Amino acid sequence: MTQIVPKTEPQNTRKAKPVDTGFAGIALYPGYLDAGAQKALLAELRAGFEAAPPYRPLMPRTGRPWSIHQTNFGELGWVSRPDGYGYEPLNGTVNAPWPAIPAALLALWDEIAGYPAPPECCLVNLYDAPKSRMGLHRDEDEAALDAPVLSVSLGDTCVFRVGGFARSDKSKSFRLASGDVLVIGGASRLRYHGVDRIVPGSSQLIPGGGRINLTLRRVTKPTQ
Ligand code: MD3
Ligand code: FE
Repeated sequence: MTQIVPKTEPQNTRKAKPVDTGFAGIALYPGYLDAGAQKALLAELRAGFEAAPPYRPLMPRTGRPWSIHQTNFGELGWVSRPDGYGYEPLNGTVNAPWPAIPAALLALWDEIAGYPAPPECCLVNLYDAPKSRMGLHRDEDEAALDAPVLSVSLGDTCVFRVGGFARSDKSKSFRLASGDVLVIGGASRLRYHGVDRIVPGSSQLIPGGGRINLTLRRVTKPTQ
């Protein structure tokens, strides 16, 4: 006798369909995190900020301060040192390990990164509206360049720019709004990119305005 097995409801009701960005390897999931998930994540981040207060990094060599604040969660934190950029297991401002990556972000990585090892770093970039920006650069401090970078945007919308593999290549801008998730991998992992500006008043999530971007990264090559 054939039995009719009822279909179970999907556990994950979040939008799983990326939109085309025009760049192979860059998938944008608009509004992947709903308002409740954004609020819960922000509360978790704030708890982490107590242990690892956001600071203003200085550019290597010039010592010029960035226009953003940064901190990290995870086993390794991305830092700017007088002689260059790199990853550190200890937070130099408090001489302690960075706080753990929030569970919701580890779950997000498992859902959409498609990489068989967990992220080791969650770099937190805090942008003030409208002044903070991030110049065109490439993310190349990771040994695991086969792993994607997963970015979560919270708060005010930003105008984000993606270019080619040389700084002077033509580039294209698009907006990243609160709750948007971007996965950058494959051929696009080493593209130039940056944040042109923040759109003031575009979100009510963060009191006083501003934008928080989280980038999840695998830094070291996983051992089999
Ligand atoms: C496109 N952060 O921290 S995240 C960074 O919004 C950084 O704070 C930006 O660039 C921000 O290094 C952008 C999205 C992102 C990350 C890496 C990329 C986009 C990318 C690598 C290649 C192309
Ligand atoms: Fe980057």
